[in-house]
Amino acid sequence: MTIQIYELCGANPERLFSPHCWKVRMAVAHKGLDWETIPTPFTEVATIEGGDTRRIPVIRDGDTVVEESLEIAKYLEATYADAPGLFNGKAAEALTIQIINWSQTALHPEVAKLCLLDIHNSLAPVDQAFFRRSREKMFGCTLEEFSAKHPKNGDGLGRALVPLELTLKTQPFIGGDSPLFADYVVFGALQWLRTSSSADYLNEDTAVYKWFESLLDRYDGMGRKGRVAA
Ligand SMILES: N[C@@H](CCC(=O)N[C@@H](CS)C(=O)NCC(=O)O)C(=O)O
Repeated sequence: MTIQIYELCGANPERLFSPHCWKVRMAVAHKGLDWETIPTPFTEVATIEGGDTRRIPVIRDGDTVVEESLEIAKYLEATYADAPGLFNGKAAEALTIQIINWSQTALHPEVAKLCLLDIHNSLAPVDQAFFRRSREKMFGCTLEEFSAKHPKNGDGLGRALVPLELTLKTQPFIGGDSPLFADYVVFGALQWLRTSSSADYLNEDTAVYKWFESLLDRYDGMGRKGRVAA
């Protein structure tokens, strides 16, 4: 059975940039399952699977539809228990919530400062209008004002990554000797930046850089191929 993953896309349907969708894509590949992407622009999210959802990722696995990246990872872990583990137990599943919250409060804002306008520019016109309306309401200023306020030197992201850098100096993955879903959570945030911006912000001398590069190479270089032209 091929799992279908609804993933956010730009004007180019191969430009898949959502952090949460990348978490799920890596998790499905980690489990060694067959899967296909259904590229979904912002303005079509509300129409998928009968219009019951307002956010993606969503997966369909046979008759089962699951939404929300952590719920999807839990579903995959329970349903494909004999395949490599994404949590390897309830304790790591619980700790993953801390990683998700850290990633979304410390990393996501720094990524948004670096590439919000790039994301807008990569969308089809109808999605640009939706993105501008929703994000300008969220941030209380125009996309251009938001972008101008934040320098593009990556210093803020570097500071936010310090706890991860310290961890990866002592172990190869957040999950220990091999990656777990927690690794894909943080990978998703950095892949969001990598697929949205043509600039490279990670310092090559860091443990985070080496960890990210190793994840880009996994699953036949799936992550590496994720950076495509607008
Ligand atoms: N907690 C959710 C967050 C999902 C989410 O925020 N998805 C975004 C794409 S990255 C979305 O669907 N946005 C639609 C919109 O902004 O209208 C998860 O982890 O799956």
